[in-house]
Amino acid sequence: MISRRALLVSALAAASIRPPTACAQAAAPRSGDSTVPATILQLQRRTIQVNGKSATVFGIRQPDGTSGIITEVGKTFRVHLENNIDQPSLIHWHGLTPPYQQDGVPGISGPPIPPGGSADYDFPLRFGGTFWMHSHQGLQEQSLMLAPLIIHDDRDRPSEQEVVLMLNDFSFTPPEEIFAGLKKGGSMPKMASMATPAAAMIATAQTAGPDLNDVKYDAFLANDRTLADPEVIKVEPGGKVLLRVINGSSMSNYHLDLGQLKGELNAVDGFRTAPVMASRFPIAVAQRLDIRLTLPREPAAHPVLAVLEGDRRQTGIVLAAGPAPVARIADTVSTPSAALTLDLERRLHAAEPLRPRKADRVHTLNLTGDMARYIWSINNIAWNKDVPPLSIAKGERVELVMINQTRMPHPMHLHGHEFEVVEIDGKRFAGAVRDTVLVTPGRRVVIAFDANNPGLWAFHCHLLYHLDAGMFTTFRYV
Ligand SMILES: [Cu+2]
Repeated sequence: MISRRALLVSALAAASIRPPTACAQAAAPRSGDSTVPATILQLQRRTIQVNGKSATVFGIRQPDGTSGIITEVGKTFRVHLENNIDQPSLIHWHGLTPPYQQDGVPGISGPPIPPGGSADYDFPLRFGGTFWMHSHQGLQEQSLMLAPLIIHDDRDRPSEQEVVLMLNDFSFTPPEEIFAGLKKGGSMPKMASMATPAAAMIATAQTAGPDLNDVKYDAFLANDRTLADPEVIKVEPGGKVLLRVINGSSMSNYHLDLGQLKGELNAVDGFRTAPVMASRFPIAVAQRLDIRLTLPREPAAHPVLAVLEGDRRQTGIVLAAGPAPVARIADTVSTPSAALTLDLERRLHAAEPLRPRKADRVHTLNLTGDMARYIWSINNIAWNKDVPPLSIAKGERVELVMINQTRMPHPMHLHGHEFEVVEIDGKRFAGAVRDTVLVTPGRRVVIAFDANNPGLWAFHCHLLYHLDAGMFTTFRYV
């Protein structure tokens, strides 16, 4: 349990919103089903091998070793979270819509869990799909304090084999050192200063070409492994596979590459879309893709790869259908991939869109930054505790107009609410419902959501060092 005292000294206690009581569970609306035992999740340190070298990282595991959670829609999300590491931590249930006190953002949702402490979570699961969990404390997520969070629902087909693919970028350099290096500048490309008029900055952002991958990683992981020793998953020749891809990377966007296979994309960030058939799909940081595959009848090994955007490096797993040799796959491709675009986003349509409605409130959020000093911001304000929350009111349809004035892409994530992409570069459409949308350099993306989950909520870039450098803000309503 988080102590009462810890809560009273937290920033939240001073907020006008009702502060959480002694533990998250007590503050939550009860689902009424107290007979369901809590799933125990433990924050741990663990060791992995990366290209033959061992590395100590974090993990979120059940006592039986299961990473994260697999559950079902309609069930209660009842979790007892134990902090077994030597530093405070708090876990965010990415894409879920809990009461805000259980959202897991330190200082926003509540205080972190001290070492040796625990917290309890209890809220209904409104929808199913592919989600994930990660620390929102310090730079822990960079060291793999993350895990899948899969919620089965009526989309599941018993005949379909489920394969979860978690993508991560990895560095042997501690995240604190990486962040310090970014702030010192060094190799950072130059960027328009804050004094430059916005229109000029947007023009530069569109024409000068993007700045990509500002952290140089040592390796890219697929389910904790590199292509030197990839995970090989047995599947049936002619069988059906549901691939749940989670981009749990800190800073890296990818092109998911199915090679000779074609896949049917049918959900993004857990939410159903009208199907899109392709063999290559963009996936930005924090996003998820649900892709259905029908495998050929002949025995064969099918690599499922993720190629870093604007780069030659890749990672992946192998689906081994029947007795077929698994060839070694190089960890680089011959030519650098393109930067991610919004071409797929423009084609996506939610299977269950929001009810069409005029916006009651519109917030324009310029995505801004000073690359030379590594300060990232929203409307030129780098977040700090004194920045007031953006105001919205319960029941409103809210639209957020995001205009990327920088030369880097920013995957923007809204906590506690699913949103619909309703406009890209002036063209209105009923796009995907999701929780994280990429805004590429110079582009304008508008999202809409219903203010139906009162509280104090985070909204931020999910490139972790951009988030840590200030591209973060909050919303509050009662
Ligand atoms: Cu960003």
